Amino acid sequence: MTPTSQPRTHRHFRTLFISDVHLGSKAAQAEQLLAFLAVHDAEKIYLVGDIVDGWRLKRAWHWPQSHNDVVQAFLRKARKGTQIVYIPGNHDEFLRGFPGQHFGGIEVRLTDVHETADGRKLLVMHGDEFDVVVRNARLIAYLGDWAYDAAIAINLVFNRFRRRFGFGYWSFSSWAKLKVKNAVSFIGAFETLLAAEADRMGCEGVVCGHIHHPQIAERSGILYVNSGDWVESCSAIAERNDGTLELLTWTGTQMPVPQIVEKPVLEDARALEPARAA
Ligand SMILES: [Mn+2]
Repeated sequence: MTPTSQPRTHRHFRTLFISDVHLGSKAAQAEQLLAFLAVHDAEKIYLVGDIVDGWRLKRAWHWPQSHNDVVQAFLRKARKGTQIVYIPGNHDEFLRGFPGQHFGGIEVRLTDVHETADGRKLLVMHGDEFDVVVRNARLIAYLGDWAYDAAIAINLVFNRFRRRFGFGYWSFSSWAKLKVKNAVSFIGAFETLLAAEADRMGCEGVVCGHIHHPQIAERSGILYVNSGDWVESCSAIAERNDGTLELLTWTGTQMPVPQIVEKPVLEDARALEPARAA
């Protein structure tokens, strides 16, 4: 492998969305994120959940220097004037008990509405609330709104119960990976539900994480954006000064490749089925 050692120029954005870093787990690509943060800045950074993996840390303490460095990198950016909003996910839901609190200049909010430079409202949330809804999407679609609300409530109770008995959070993403054949249609269901939630909240789009599947697409006229993760895809979403969105993937050996520049992907979700070998 010959790394293309291009000079790394600094990129400055209006907003950056980063999620699913899973600090505290061995899978976290902390060094890659550090390299990314060293050459990316923004006026505002959204941490869209599962930044710290509290579940892993509870079982076995894994906190190398690089994980500390990531936290320090965010705190340093906050000190230098970047507005940082932390939207907790299911793996860092201990932070959900502190809405409105500030930690070293980083503000915790359960969800938020971000307004782009071109005046669009984007609902920002992690997305785990929809796990059970996705699992039962067809039934819920049939039963209607009350079932949808009930399913979200059941999901919260279900996972509280699992936790009490020492089980991990029931994770949509890991479950979906076990069912690779059906994963794409479930990812499709997740996207559709998140877009519907944005619509319900009077927003033009949604930015979420949770399923570790970076994406900028359109679902039923609503912008669906997923910031991906720093476990496998090393991806982030950037908003440029004119309000357009860009999916950044960090390869570690070159400048990030802007993959999709807000080109809504309208093809059938099934067409995205990953060609998985072995
Ligand atoms: Mn999650």
